[in-house]
Amino acid sequence: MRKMRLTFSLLALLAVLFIQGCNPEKPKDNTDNPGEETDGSVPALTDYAKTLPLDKIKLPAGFSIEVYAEVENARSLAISPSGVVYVGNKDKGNVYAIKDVDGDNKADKKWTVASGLNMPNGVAFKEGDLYIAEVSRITKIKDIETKLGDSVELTVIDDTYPKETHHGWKYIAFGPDGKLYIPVGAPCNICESEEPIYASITRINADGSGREIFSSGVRNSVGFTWHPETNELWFTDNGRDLMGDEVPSCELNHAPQAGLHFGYPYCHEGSVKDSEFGNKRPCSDFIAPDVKLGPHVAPLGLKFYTGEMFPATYKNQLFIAKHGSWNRSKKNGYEVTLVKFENNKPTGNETFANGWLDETTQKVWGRPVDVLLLPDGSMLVSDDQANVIYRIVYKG
Ligand SMILES: [Ca+2]
Repeated sequence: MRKMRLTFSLLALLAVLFIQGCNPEKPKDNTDNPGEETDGSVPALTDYAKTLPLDKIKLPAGFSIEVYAEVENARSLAISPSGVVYVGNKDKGNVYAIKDVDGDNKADKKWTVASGLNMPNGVAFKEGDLYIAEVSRITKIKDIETKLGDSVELTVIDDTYPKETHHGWKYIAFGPDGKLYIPVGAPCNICESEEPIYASITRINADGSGREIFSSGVRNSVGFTWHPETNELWFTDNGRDLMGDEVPSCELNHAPQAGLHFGYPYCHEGSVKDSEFGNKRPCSDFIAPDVKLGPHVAPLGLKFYTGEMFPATYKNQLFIAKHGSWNRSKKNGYEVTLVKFENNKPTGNETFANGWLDETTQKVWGRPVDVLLLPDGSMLVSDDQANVIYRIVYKG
């Protein structure tokens, strides 16, 4: 009798599973989020993109720019092998994923993959997992691409970074050594800290172990990358404020090895003594920047051009997004800069794309944050003021 009951229960269970398995998935209730698809996405482009004055953006001959996706407060960018672009965010606490599903070179779908975070500016992708940097915490979403649109669990990698929000938002990226590089900005405009982790670039293993300081004397880096041939680190650093409109310059620095000190808070741009701490140590103690990018221009994300779409002269040249000044009498920055390299050394720099700032009226309608290459060699540029991601292409 007991055996029969057990068999009956088992059959009933199998029947339930069978019925569930055959039923088409019940569509999600979309009343809370109008426009949401059953896969949890919303359209990545709306009529808003058409309202932006893209005709104001000047590019070298043969290049053009269009909107790839609309993303609120779009900050750092990362791409997965399947072509999903992940977008960090500073002001809204969200991380987004966008995808061009139909292959027309514009994103169609957008997912909010995490929300309620503390300035999740940094994103990095490695072996199926999305790494997210908040102010004091690095987490990851395992196998993110099987879960787009689902509620996900964040796995904590390291939650012991300093909690200060001043320069606390982070850019992150995996280096050629497989380690995750994580900057820690100075918790002030200018200050000397007892704790060596401030004003540094750290690195950790992907599982959070082995944290060490890679570079010191870095006031606030919000972008770095590695040269495609030398595998050496290049990073931008934002110069201090309140020493005037013209000094110090923001910097492009080169850190071919660990343990170098880049001068902050004692020396700026390689030769300018700090007005408060400059007498404590001479500039000759420190590594000078390779390129002075201009005062207050706020250089952020950067990438060497390794694609095939742009003319051959762009190969292994460096693109830098300049977010633009916030307290200079006359605004500057607000552009994408090209740093020319020869034999792995910078030889000069020039404006590649500008027009987000109207020099005459001093009005700004967009601010570049990060750059990213798509597999076809076109370049994405995120903009946290116009709330979009652009795609720059070369057609000749
Ligand atoms: Ca598309």
